[in-house]
Amino acid sequence: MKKKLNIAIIGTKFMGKAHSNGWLQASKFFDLPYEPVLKMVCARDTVAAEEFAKNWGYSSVESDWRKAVESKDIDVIAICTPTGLHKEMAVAAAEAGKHIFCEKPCALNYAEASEMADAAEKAGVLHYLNHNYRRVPAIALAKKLISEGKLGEIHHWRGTYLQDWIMDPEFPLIWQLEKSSAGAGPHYDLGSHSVDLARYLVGEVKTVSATFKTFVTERPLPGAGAGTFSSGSAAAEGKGKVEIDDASFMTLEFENGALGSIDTSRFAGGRNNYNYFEVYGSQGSLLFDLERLNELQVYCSNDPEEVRGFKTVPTTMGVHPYVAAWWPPAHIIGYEHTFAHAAKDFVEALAGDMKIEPNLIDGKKIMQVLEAGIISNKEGRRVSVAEVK
Ligand code: SOE
Repeated sequence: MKKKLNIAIIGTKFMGKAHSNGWLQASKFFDLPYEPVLKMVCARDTVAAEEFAKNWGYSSVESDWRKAVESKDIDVIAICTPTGLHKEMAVAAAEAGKHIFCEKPCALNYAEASEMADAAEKAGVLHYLNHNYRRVPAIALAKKLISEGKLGEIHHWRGTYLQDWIMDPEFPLIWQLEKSSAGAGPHYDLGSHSVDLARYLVGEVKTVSATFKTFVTERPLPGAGAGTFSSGSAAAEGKGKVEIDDASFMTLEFENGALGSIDTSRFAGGRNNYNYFEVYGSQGSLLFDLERLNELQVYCSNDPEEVRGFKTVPTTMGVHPYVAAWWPPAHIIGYEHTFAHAAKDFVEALAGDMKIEPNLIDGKKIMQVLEAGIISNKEGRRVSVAEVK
């Protein structure tokens, strides 16, 4: 019999579902050293939590997340709440000796992220920050090719992450648009993914220069049940000021001499979830588009001239990272698989007494880059990442 790994999840929305599905799928498709058990779900809305528990197979429901942290039965705390709650939950989990599986962006700022990383390291618990795209097979392949030197010296990173879901000025001021709960707009929500991938594939960022824009500066206050950060209950009247970015552009200088850019937006009409990047090196280049996540575009400058050019590599074969556990060749996989891959790697890291990446230390470094962007936008100057303390 395998040792059981009891999981408590905090939050039942989009990420609550994605995580729950990831744990279940991981244990069905991979031969894991421990058996993940969906044990407890915590949410203020207990009616929704009861339904969620029934649907996903959790055995208990709590309205207060502290019950999960205090429970002797729980091994892992999965944090799937608004960003502004991450720090308190992660620090409490670490202090109680629980392993941490935390949603991104890590925290509201670098100081909070540092506190989370320090608490987890001090407690010696396993900590993971769910930048799930690292676990798309095509992106894991990109990492392998770069690590093997196939691209030579890296010159450029271009990361773009665009969405369009708040273009209607009547779209309400939900928690993702409130500074107190989200910290920033797409610069954090989407830019954190792009900074994570840039660090993963290229290296540490040295300086940034950023410009932000808020296109709609006032929005209707959300009504009951709209997922507000503060109460989520009473219907509010009137409009509130938008204090976060709707779009951000950032240029990056990497420590290894590469040059990069990251642009994010929630105002890119027609782009629902356009996560795209390009990496250019002295011997080759890579392009990735999340909407075609089973492919990586690869260019090798050493290919014979008559066949040289970008090639579409289908990353759906057993030789590609994670793929052998799923379907026969070319039976494509999707977004939800990245969560199963993260759950698998988390359980294996725990059993092998290893670290997993990205973790809260990466989270702290990502927040440092993003916060340098905030300072740059505010002060109109290029900012050294090391300035953010
Ligand atoms: C925002 O719309 C969002 O859900 C992000 O929060 C996720 O991290 C991203 O993967 C998809 O878009």
